Amino acid sequence: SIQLVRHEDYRAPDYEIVATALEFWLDADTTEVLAELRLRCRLPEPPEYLIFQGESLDLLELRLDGQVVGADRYDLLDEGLRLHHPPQAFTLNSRVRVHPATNTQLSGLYAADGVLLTQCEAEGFRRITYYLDRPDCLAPFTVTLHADREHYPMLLANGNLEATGTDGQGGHWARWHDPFPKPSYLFALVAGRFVVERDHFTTQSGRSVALEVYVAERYRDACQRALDSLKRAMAWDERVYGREYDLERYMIVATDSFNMGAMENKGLNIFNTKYVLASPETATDDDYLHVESVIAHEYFHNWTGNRVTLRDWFQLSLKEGLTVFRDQEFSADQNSRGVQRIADVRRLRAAQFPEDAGPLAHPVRPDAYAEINNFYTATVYEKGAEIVRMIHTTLGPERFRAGMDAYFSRFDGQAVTIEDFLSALEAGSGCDLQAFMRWYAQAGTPRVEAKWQQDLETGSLSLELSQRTPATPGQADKTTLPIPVRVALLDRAGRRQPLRVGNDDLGTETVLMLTQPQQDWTFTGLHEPCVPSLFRGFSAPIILERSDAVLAEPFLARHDDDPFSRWENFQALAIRELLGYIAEPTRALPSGDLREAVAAVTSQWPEDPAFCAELLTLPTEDYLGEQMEIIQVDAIHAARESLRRALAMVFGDTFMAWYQGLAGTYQLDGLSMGRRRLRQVMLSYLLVNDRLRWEAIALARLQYAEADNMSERLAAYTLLVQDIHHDSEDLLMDFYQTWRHHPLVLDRWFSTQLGREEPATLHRAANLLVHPDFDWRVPNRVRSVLGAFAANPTVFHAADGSGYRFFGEQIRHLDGINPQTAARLATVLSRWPRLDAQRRGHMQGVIAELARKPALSRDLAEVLSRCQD
Ligand code: B3K
Ligand code: ZN
Repeated sequence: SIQLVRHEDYRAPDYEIVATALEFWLDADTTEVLAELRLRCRLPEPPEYLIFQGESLDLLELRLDGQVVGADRYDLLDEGLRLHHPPQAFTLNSRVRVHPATNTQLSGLYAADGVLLTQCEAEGFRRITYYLDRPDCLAPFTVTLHADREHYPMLLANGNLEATGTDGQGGHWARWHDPFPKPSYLFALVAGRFVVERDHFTTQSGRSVALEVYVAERYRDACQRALDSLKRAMAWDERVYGREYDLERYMIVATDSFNMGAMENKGLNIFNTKYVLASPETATDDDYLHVESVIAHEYFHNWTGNRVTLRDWFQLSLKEGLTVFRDQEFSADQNSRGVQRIADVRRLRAAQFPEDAGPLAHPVRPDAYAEINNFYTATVYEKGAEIVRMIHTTLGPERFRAGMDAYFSRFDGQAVTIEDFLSALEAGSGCDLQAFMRWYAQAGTPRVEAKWQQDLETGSLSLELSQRTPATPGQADKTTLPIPVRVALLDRAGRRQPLRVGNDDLGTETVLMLTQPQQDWTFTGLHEPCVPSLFRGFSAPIILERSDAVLAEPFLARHDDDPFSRWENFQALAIRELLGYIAEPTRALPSGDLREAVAAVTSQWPEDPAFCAELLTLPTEDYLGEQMEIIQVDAIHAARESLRRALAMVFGDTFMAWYQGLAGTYQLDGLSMGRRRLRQVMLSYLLVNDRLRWEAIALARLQYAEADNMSERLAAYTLLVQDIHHDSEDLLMDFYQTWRHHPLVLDRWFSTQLGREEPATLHRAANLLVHPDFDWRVPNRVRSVLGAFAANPTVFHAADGSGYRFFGEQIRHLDGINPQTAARLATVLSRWPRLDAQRRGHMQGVIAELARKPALSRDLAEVLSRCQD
């Protein structure tokens, strides 16, 4: 069985590392690493032994205070090196060899595209040298890099560049020093040939910081967006949190071979090219938005994560949830707050709600893990961000800021816990936040039920809210949570009414705290009929069940003045419509309520096209599945397509007029992006309008051919290629020929065709895996095939199980190459409990089969075993 690390077993380290000096002789086949660690015991008496973590290291030499350590003084274990009778204070020198070129896991030091680079979070540093590889062990680092000058003209590490020189025979070296003590997971080095795009930023105290983006020559012209976003993020963190950058330079290096999005290594971020590069010809509007938010996210980690770091990995959400909250707020300030909130909630519901409702459910602060890389989840990130947001909502911006000031001043330079975070927020704000600890400890999405009643005679409206959280694996009993409910009361014309409770005047919008299983509030002075608008801005990550839904939703979908809430109720109408149709497929679509809501939107020219696009986009098939006890895969697909057709038929002329009228020259401001997005929604409807279809196909082909930007080109391309009644082989060929040398765009060529909802897609996927441009070692490419395949509802969920089996075979293969990415992709296998009996059996069969694989990685073994519980 799998060995678990438990939160309750945490013990502070016996030793501290006073200083770390590393020297590398870099080479793709064999790199030599010399480490000098100055250690000091934190206990009165040194312990019997001390374990330095190490993995896949060839040990060449070990010295203690300069003397060679005899073989009787240490053992090499699976997890590292055990040193017996360590002195109270000593210096340990180790010399090891590692092999970057064969490191396909992309954890530790690896080679990609002629570059040598590192990824250490969470536990990659132990694949570079023997170390106390844990986040609560902080040290200043001095790093000297030696390499061949021809192959590796640039040598980068964390901190400030101290000295450079030549080694003779074509070699050179560089020495970097990072004065800020840091845990090993924030270490990074990069060696290679790049072009550098430069800028600078003057901090609030007047220091000039050099900003540098390192990319391969072919990406030279695509760095502007990253640099702009970085400068805006730096200014925002000064303005909103008073946080200033602390080193002389801030470097960002882009690579095509990366397991995740990006990594916040101190002063030397390493990024997946997907989140750095953006040019109009290659990047979509969404790509531009993602670059902005990921650049900001990694920058914000400099304070939330780096300056104040984690005591242990159970606290992961302390940096991730908090930093996601910060990047969401940054993006909301840069773009449209309402549309940003809708996008954030969509993501939460698409990834986190299903996770929280299935076998992989875990608290935002998990209790145990086998492989920590498996816990970089939507729960830790997105639900973690929602908890911080609820605290922000509860305290209000000023008290929240005072709390954050206290957090930074108390804990700068320390490795801390979520309790520390809450206690600093309490000290700074003067409010009791202890109850929020339960949100970190309890898994599962709470359900809140709302009932209300108005008495027009007495002018009182009573609102009753109750909460319950369903059981999750290993957590049968649930406790009551503090749930902030942002409310307003709207009259028939949609005007907000004054809120009076007892003698308190609460303005026209307020936050009620639901802290009990059930609670009532009575509002007075309301002599006109009102409807409560609840959970405005999605003030808590819950599922709302309102007893008046049938009446309230159509009204709120048209009149709510909170954009999130309006969208939410609009979606609710569509869901009701679709579920009704699935139950009774002879029903006419669209029915009155939805039709009127859409008519209200389409009756006037869209002033806010991005928001309009959100309103007119139907809920995804996955989200519809979430609303059902047993997910009826085929019925959902059929119903959603029928509704799209029906809406397209009723509103076709408006949609065509909007499609034409929204055309404009390419610009990157929010309004232009919104117009493009809405235009794409229009086009997708027009393609399913029987009357306008041929015209729409011609328009889409024209848009593909003539667009001067990837946003419009890819939108048209995707609609045509995924239209199974349209022959788009010529487009596939054209797209491939045009973009075959641009990896990020070529990823789209792979993934788009796997979105075709027809049985032949299975065969297509198999062919793409042996395509000359497919590469198992590049996670973006692997995800563009396997991720896209698993996201195709009809093909992945084919009733005969063929989709699951095909997918399982590929995961098995990938596990031998890159376990972290294999385990991440495999999480879709957790969806079986909600499938019908036949599909469930097939999916469970694939899980069981995979679990029997010899030499299964710890990563995949953990995911599979949790899927089987
Ligand atoms: N902290 C990194 C994620 C590391 C994942 C390790 N498996 C990126 C981020 O959240 O900013
Ligand atoms: Zn992060």
